[in-house]
Amino acid sequence: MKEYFKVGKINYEGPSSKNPLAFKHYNKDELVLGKPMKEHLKFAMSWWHTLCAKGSDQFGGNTMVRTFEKSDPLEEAYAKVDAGFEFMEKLGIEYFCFHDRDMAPELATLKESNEALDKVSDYVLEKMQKTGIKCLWGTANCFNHKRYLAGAGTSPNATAFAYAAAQIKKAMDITKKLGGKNYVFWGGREGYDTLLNTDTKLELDHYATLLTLARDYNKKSGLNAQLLIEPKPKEPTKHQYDFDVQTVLGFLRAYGLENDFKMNIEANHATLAIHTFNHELNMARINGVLGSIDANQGDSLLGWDTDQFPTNVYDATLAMYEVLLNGGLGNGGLNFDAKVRRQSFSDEDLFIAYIAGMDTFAKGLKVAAKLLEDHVFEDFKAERYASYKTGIGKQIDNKEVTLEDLSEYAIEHDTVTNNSGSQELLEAILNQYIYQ
Ligand code: XLS
Ligand code: NI
Ligand code: NI
Repeated sequence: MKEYFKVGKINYEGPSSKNPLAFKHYNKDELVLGKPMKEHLKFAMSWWHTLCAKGSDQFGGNTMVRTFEKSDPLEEAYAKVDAGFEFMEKLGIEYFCFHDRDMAPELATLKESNEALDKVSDYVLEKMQKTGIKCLWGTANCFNHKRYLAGAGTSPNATAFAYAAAQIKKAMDITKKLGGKNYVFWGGREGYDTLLNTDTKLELDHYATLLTLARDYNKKSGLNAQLLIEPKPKEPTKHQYDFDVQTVLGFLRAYGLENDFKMNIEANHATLAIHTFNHELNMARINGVLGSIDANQGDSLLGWDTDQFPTNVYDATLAMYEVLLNGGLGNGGLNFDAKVRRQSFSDEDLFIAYIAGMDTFAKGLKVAAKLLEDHVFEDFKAERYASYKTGIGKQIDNKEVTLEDLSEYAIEHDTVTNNSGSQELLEAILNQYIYQ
């Protein structure tokens, strides 16, 4: 078998290692809170960024030459399978995520595209059986082709809607074949650029119809995956309907879909919505819909989805804190929806990027576990809200009081004594845990 990457197997060498091609924190079998790291951190390779992205941007073409490039797109798709599995095995990554169109090319007709996907995914399945690598989630790319210029489920064109439905059905079939435990809906171009030409009510109804049909097919087909919506506030449209977790929750509840979907939270989408990553994870967790994570990070000075590899330990710590409070991610995992920079064009750069991302989350996990074990924030919060444990607070929580009762109470107790919120203290303690 041809070797596509001139990088060997990546091993754990510990925090003092200076080897860029070794893990410093990700030690897959090390126990954290009684569970091996690799079970807390079900890392996944993104097929699109890892095997398809080649460094182009709006101002210039490709900068990366990969050894698996071929002139025939179908041949290249097969080579990508070999390269992808080699890459995952070398890094010890046990999952991958894919779009239909990055696994197999779009050909002249939908029928031919479907057949190509059937064939390439047969080969993927073979490799999965040989290596034990699994599919974390599948999805359909219903945003690239010009037929989707005005959206898929929210397109004003019913034939585009039907085409998207066909793609989703096929991608669900392939996800089932590959044993995927989740299926993702990122609302590609489901949004609008101007209200002057947009019937938002009709578009939202249509979007809900498409999701309802997919929900039904998930059961009917026996896929039975955890369905996930991936919120994002903007890009490519000015206003994406799936703005953030709370907006998506409102939408799902309005259409009676709240028990059928959880969410896939992407760090860079959170920051585009002017939220922190842990805000979005927190909102998903407290509403019981934290399903999976797209692990990446944005650039605070750039207003778009830069999809950088996550290297921010502070954010990763707070993210893993939410994941631990959630009792893990269930069917979900941590998909590196991240790409190397245009100037990082070598194969080594790609390995180093993944290593940095995996180490960042491993370190974050260790710190978060320690914080939880010591009840640092939990004890502080319990104390902060203690006034609801007894007396009038308890009555409020038990819904035993009327507005009149509270008015009487306040007239008798009209001096409110507050405690410090201690933000700086808590931030300093958090730093101390990270420094260790
Ligand atoms: C784009 C999204 C996309 C989804 C999968 O911003 O992050 O990559 O994760 O369609
Ligand atoms: Ni994503
Ligand atoms: Ni994204």
